[in-house]
Amino acid sequence: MATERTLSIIKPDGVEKGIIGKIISRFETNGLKPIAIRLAHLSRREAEGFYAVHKARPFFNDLVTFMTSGPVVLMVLEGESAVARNREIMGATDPGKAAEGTIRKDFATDIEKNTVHGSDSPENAKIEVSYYFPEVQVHPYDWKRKT
Ligand code: IDP
Ligand code: MG
Repeated sequence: MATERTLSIIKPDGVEKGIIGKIISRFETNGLKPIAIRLAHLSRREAEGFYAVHKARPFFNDLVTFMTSGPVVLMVLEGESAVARNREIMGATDPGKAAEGTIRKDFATDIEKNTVHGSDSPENAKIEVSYYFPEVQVHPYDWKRKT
């Protein structure tokens, strides 16, 4: 077990539904600390770059259109096994297949508008965190710091 960081995004459907607080609360109550948070309205170029691995998939264009349709919340979550833990809290990509009590089961609209993104491996988490956050914007909680 190791402390990890992972990238989380509350997608436009989650922001639209007014459940930013509920989603962040699920992370905090499950041991994941938001150590960077920023609201953004992604450009097509930014969303295409972020999802470049899916470029050949039939849903790519619709996914980019959706992800640029409104503001998103970009976050870095830190905690024990944060990458896998976040995926558990999120639930399966298709909300119809997501487990009870997961964010996608409780809030997602469909397989595209599925409310949250989470990095799928520690390697991709590093790439995705640095895609949106320079290190100076990431603030691990350090209660011993004096100033
Ligand atoms: P993940 O978000 O659970 O990691 P991925 O397979 O990486 O799922 O897909 C990225 C995103 O693309 C999904 O979260 C969803 O928004 C969208 N997506 C995935 N599969 C489909 C599909 O079959 N139809 C429409 N959109 C899809
Ligand atoms: Mg993925």
